[in-house]
Amino acid sequence: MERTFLMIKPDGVQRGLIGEVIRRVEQKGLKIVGMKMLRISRELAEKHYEEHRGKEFYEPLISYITSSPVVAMVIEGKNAVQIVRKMIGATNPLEASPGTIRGDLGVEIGRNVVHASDSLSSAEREISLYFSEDEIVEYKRIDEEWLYE
Ligand code: 3AN
Repeated sequence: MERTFLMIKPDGVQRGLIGEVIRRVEQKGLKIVGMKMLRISRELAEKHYEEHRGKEFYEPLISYITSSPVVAMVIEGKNAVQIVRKMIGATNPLEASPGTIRGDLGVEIGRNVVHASDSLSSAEREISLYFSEDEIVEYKRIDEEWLYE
């Protein structure tokens, strides 16, 4: 089954939205197979956002993401990468559709509540940045036979 990485960013944690984000993931029928709260170090932030190094928003992004704890999750399900990207909505909350996490809960791009992997290869990279193998759990949920044909 496909896995993706989802993170509630510092603004989401500070605004008390951990439960709201998790509720949406669970109600969709996706399975949380890894979860932890951490304060991201500068080193980890630089690795995570290496593709943005040099851009004008890079430094503000690094200081924002390291400013307060985040909640990191590994999410499992059929087409999990695409589904979670659709659920979080466009990067800029201004363009994110109502019904999406960013569309419903955010106002501007630099405080967009959540992050999720945008492809299978970034999912693999990001999961391994934040989680070791033994922090990911395999289990069956009782609703699985009703979620999948
Ligand atoms: P996404 O998180 O939707 O994959 P990316 O990877 O393009 O978006 O951007 C990573 C993060 O960088 C965004 N979540 C946002 O916080 C920040 N960011 C991206 N573009 C901008 C921008 N033009 N201005 C300010 N912050 C930005």
